[in-house]
Amino acid sequence: MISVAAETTDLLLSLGVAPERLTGGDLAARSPITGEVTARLRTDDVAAAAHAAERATEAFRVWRSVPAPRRGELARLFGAELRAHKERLGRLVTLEAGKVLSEGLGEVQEMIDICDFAVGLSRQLHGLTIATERPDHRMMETWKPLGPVGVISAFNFPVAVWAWNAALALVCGDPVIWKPSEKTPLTALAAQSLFERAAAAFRAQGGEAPEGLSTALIGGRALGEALADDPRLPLVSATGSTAMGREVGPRLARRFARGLLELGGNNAAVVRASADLDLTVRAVAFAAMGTAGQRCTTLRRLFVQDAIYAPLLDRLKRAYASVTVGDPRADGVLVGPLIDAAAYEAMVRALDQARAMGARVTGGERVEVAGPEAFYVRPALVEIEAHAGPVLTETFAPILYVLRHERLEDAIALQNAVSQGLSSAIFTADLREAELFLSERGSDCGIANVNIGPSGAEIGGAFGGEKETGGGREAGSDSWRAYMRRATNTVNYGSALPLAQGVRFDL
Ligand code: UN1
Repeated sequence: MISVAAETTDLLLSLGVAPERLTGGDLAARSPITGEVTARLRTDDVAAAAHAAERATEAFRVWRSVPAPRRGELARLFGAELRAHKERLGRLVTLEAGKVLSEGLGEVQEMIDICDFAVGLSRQLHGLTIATERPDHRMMETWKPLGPVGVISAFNFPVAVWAWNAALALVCGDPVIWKPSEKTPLTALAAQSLFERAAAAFRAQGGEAPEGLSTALIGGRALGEALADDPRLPLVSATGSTAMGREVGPRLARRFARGLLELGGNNAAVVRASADLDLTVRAVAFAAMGTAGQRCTTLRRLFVQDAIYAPLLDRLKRAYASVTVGDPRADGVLVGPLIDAAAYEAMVRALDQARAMGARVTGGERVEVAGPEAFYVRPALVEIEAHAGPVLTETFAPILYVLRHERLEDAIALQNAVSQGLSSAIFTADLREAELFLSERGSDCGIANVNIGPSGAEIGGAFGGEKETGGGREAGSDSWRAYMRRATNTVNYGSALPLAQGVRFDL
């Protein structure tokens, strides 16, 4: 195989990223596949963020008046660029984030899906007509573009989460300023480059796509703070850790801006005795080990009913032992590397804490694949009695804590007894159990599934969760409303002036 750095450069150039963008800078981009440096990027400073906000504000003045279905045409063209370059961008996701190839491609498919969704949405930014209490009046609700939107995204979905935000924001009439994770700046440059091609194609059709509709800013925390504090950005959408959300949320609140927060998860599944164990094992394996445990929706806690505890654990151990850990570019590999040394150290710490609590750990060892700068691990299965300690926190690594239960109510109570509330699942053939889990007395998460693991959601549904997950909803359903402002309009088409609530003010 050619070196990761050389292939990364080739892909970036073929996706239209300028070569001078990739050298001579202070930010070393690395591939987790080998740990090697793949580019040295110049970073953007806070003055660049202010400049981007200024340009986006100017772009907004034009873009807000472009009819929404025309804005949808830009989303369609962006989807076409992504379709044409799916293989390359997917491969770049693999090289930069370490996902196995099918997941790298899946990430780009998720971008294409949201573009398609946004095209349809561009003709469906529906408001309401509301019955008014006054004669000869009409009351309605209309949705208007909001303004430039800041997007802060994480390394684990380096381009799809931006695309969820960008595709919706753009059809809603809002320019986007994007700060990708410092760990994955290259896929961001590639996605931005494809967007610029789509904007050029839109202009070639005679469309008005102003400069500054989409900007990617490369850099660290100071840039995120600049976006959170910039009064020109009425909405900032931020995906990442709860710690990051605790910084961003109050900054937005201070200036009464909207936040769309998609933060940590500590996702659980409950397995009942009636569950189809073949299906359950496959679902648990993907949800807990896929993406090397680095999805915000990754399955981290498994509550197994007593009667099937031993057989299920046995099968899970076999599944864990069979999974191939290695170079994510290679056929047959299902688990690629952790993103960096810090991720590995966090995993080791969590497993040490679990062992100190008497847990039995299977797996979790480091695997030598590509030298000391690459952090590959065997996914860990942790049998633990107490729902405490590391079980209560999100460690962004493939660790699955397995606990016993007997009564469904007890499993639901434990599943809800964490500070996060993103995703959840039940495996059962019993309709009553499934419905209870989905009911108001069941899972308290933003996502609750039956006979499907907690990860790998489609874009058609609203994505996000409650409690410390931040409460934001992105992607499908009516998530678009976060990117628009609602106006209530009342029109009097008579010649009298009846006042609401029967108030009289006769001059
Ligand atoms: C994330 O990990 O931030 O549901 C997003 C899923 C993916 C998105 C995850 N569609 O697992």
